[in-house]
Order: sequence, then C-alpha cells, then structure tokens
Amino acid sequence: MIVPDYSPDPGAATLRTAQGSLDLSRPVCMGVLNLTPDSFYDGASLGAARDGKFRIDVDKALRRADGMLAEGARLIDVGGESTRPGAREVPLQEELDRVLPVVEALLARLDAIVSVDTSSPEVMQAVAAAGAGMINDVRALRRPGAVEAAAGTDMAVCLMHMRGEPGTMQEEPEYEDVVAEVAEFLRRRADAAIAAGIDPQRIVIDPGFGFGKNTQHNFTLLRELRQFTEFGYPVLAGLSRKSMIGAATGRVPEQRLPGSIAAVMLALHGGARIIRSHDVAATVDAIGVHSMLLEES
Ligand code: 8Y7
Repeated sequence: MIVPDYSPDPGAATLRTAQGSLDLSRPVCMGVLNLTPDSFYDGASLGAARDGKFRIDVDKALRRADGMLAEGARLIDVGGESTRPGAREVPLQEELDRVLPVVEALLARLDAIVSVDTSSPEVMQAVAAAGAGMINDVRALRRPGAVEAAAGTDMAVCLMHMRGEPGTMQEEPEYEDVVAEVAEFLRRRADAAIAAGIDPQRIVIDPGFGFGKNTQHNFTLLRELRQFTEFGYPVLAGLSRKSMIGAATGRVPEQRLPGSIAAVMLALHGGARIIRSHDVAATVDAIGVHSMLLEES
C-alpha cells in the first residue's frame, strides 16, 4: 500500500473533530454513556425492555450525560453495540434506533463533543449527518466500507486494537510481543486511514485494554504505554472497572473504582491524553493531580 509521506508531530496535542478542535495539552476525560442492555457494569440503567425490545429512555440518557459534563467530561462516548467478551452482534437497525435519538438529543440540548462507539459505516454516516464529533471504533475501521465512510466525514476517529471479535476474543489470547504487535497494528490502521484521506490530526490510537488480551498482556501494555505516544497521535486509554483491575484487586466491578483510578494515574504517567471512564468526577480529579506534577515551579 502507498502511504502519504507524513511525519507525525510527537507533541501533537490537538485533536480535530467535526465539532471543532479539542485541546489535549492537558489530558481529558471521555464519559461513557452506555445504551446497551448487557454492559458488564452499568447495563440497562438507561433503558428498559418494552414490547420484547430494549428501549432507551432519552431523558434519562440526557440527564446522565449532563451530569458527566458537570463533573468535567470533555467528550461523551455513546455506545449501542455491546463489545463485552462473548457479546452478540447487534443488527444495524437496532443500533441506529438506540444511538441516533440520543446523539440528536445530546447535540441539540448539551454543549458536548459527542463520540459514537460504532464499527458500522451506516451508523458513521448517520451520526455524521446529525453532527457528532468523533467515531470510536473498537475494530479500527476494519469493517468493509468503514474507512471510506469515516473519510467522507470530518469526524475524529479512535482506532482501537482488538484481537479477534468480542464473541471469541478472550479464548486464550497469545502474542510473541504484545507491545510490538499492538503498535504495528495501530500504525497500519492509522496509515490506512490517512491513505483514505483522513487528516492525521483527526486520529487517536488506543491499545484496547481487555480486548483479546490476558491480564499480563494488559499490564505490559499499561507499563509500556509511552511507546504508543511516539507515533504522534493522542493515546486513549479505557481501563474503567475492567477485568484487569479485578485481577489486580480481587474485586467485582462495583468495587473497582479505586483500582481503576490507580490505573488511570499510570496511564497518565505513560502519556495518555484521553481517559475513557464510567466515573468522570474521580477521573478528572486524577487528571488534576497528575497535571500538577507537570507544572514548572
Ligand atoms: C473501550 C472502548 C469499550 C476502550 C475504546 C468497557 C467501547 C468495554 N472499552 N473504546 N469501548 N477503548 N476506545 O469496559 O478501552 O467499557 S467497551
């Protein structure tokens, strides 16, 4: 593949989104707004089954997002497809029905940069038309048509590493060198995005904690996170209440906030610029403490 000649700026700290530039000179928190009935942590809290179908309560979702913004979130990540280990794939129409009304309401009523967690080119086009700022794709634009769909918008894109698919990804993942393999994957996906016409300043990369990795892989990636910043793209880290925190603390998801914040501190120390979290206030506090460390006296 021919890739445009591009020398990334290692200090790149501004992200271009379809809703304007986001300053990342100080790291920011992305709050999770989960629209799936089966999330491992906050499942179904924003909707209920009606007529045998899961339906979102849009007002409840708006209140939750408003609360996260008040706590200091700079982005709201809206997701209608469950990517937890073993999850089934959600049909396109179901994903659109869950996501679009909430995205439209958020954009109309709140001053938020809206990120949409999707791998589907149709959903990307629909939310771009609605005015959303960013795509968060756990499949890194690998679905047929996804790179082209993203390139046809002005949205920022988060390219995440996942080994396999959610249905199978935790079946004994193996790597020779997890850091090198994940880095190589992300470099290739960023190159493919740029080759399709996506401005490098729209790209975010993410090693994908918990996606086809065992506990040791996850902690190796966390320890070596700094290496991922060398591509010059902002690095996003999603650690919130994940099983790696459970493995380290012996705690169930409801009790994993302190462990998650400890891991957030390590990710910030490794250069992460966007922290995806269910717990915005605590994450913003961690960012505040970390940022003081970097102040010149
Ligand atoms: C991540 C994510 C999830 C992550 C990015 C969970 C959608 C599982 N985790 N997206 N999504 N990075 N970019 O635990 O780590 O929230 S879902």
